[in-house]
Amino acid sequence: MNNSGTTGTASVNVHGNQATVDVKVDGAAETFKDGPFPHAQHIHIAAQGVCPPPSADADGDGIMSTTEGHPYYGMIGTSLTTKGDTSADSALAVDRFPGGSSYTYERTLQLTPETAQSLKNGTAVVVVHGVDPTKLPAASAMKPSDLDPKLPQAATAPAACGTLGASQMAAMPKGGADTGAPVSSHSDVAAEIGVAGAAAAVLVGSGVVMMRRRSQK
Ligand SMILES: [Cu+2]
Repeated sequence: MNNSGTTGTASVNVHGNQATVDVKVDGAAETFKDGPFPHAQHIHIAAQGVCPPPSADADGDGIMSTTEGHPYYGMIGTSLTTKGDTSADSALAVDRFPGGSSYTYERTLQLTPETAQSLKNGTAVVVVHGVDPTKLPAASAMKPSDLDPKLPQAATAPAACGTLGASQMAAMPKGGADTGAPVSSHSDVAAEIGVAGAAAAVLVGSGVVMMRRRSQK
């Protein structure tokens, strides 16, 4: 999204109230003030559980801000930091996020009941932030961020997004992958995520691809 060209994958393997989160990102903004471009990344929760369409740019400045996406992917449930606190308090802890144009992230962290609930009901969304300002309308890219006025909007705007859906890995213990499974069976799998299970997402950075994916359904 936001013309970022950023793509990736994310998976969450839940065991009890802990989860191992893996995120792989490519095509992200590379440098910021001579250092690696920090990419805030979060599990957003408790809204529609979808990535925002281009029309989510409510103020029409050519950039979908993080705030403009909240009605779709929800507020932050878990901050996917590299160390320390993982709550929403660490939303912009730029020195504790991965950075650069491509990276791999893995961390086992404590799940809050709220994030676990959204993983169960399919409303958990991984969002990776930070877009190369040269890919955005110039004036809008450098205006103060809606999250922190000390940062330019480009530094915090969403770059890639994917809804965490229950994966085949989660289905396997229930008797193997059965693509013809009735809806109720699928719900059983989803409901088990809070105890043990897995969820995965493909992170999509381009609005065009996102719309193609939608029309396939
Ligand atoms: Cu976020």
